[in-house]
Amino acid sequence: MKRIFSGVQPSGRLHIGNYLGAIKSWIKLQDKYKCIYGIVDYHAMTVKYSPDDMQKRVLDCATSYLAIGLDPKKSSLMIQSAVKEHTELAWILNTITPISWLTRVPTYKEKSSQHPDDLNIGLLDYPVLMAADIILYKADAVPVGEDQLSHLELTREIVRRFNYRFGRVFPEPKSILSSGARIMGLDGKSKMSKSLNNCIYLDDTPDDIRKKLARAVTDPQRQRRNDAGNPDVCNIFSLHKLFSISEEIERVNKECRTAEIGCVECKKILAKNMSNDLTPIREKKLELNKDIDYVKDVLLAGIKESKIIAMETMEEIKQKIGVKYTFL
Ligand code: AQP
Repeated sequence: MKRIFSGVQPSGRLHIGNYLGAIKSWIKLQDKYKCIYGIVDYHAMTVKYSPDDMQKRVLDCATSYLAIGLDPKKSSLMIQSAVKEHTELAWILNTITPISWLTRVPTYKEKSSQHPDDLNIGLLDYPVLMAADIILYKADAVPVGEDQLSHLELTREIVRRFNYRFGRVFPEPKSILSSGARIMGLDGKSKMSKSLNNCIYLDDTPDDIRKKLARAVTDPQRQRRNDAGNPDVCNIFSLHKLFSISEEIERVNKECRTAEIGCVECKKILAKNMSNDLTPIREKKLELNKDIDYVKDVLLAGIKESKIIAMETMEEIKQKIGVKYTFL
């Protein structure tokens, strides 16, 4: 069976961007591929974080994976730092990756402007660790959101360079682009991000969702109730396209343009549809939280399975790069 690797960093509670941009597509892939889905905690260290919260965040992420529908009978759910080969391989890849490849990555430019006082090497090197995460398992494909495409292109470049220099070890992983495009935050300006406080989280209650949407930015030109709106520039309409049925999308599209419907009503419809979609996930999470030992067992099993593949790959790599010493 062909392999897939993907992951989310436990930098906060998962939101609808993580869900629609990535994890939703992971579920379908479980039947076609051997999937390894990581909680990539070392990535979450590239910005300031609280060590005391990490365990809670990792378990919350694992609980979300299961609540959304990842099936531990089909996929391995694992924690990156528990398989030390990820960082071991990242070091080796560092030695063949030109710095100029990393400085041009758009997310580096974005994150460095968000954290100008904490420009650490990890932030720059993030795509190399991501490449290691993927190729350690010789993944054939990676399901990604549109925002991660440049990272994956870099992984392919690193693979080509490694295979050229040391002999073929890795397949060039192809991207499987999830259907949900980039989900914008409720501020309507930036990508929805755990660290930006502009999210609808997967475990938000219907009341949370209603209140958050009530404050969310819409078409900036529409100042008064009777002004005609433009759904093409309205983030709320983009969300309708992801959560509402086609009749409602058409109705909102038409009635917004003629001012028959105001933003308040439009948001209420969206809140109802979003809550309908997210409530089963929230309820499943509550149920799993009552049996957290089960979640821990799933992770332990996934780590064990991943470790076997990771160790095999590292043996092969060490041979190729000349550090498999016969006298040891
Ligand atoms: N807004 C988004 N729209 C579409 N897809 C998204 N993803 C994240 N945000 C959106 C997809 O989720 C996967 C996991 O992302 P991640 O958590 O590892 O990294 P991220 O993209 O940096 O996520 P955040 O929420 O923005 O985290 P912080 O704030 O910590 O940086 C990826 O496949 C991504 O495409």
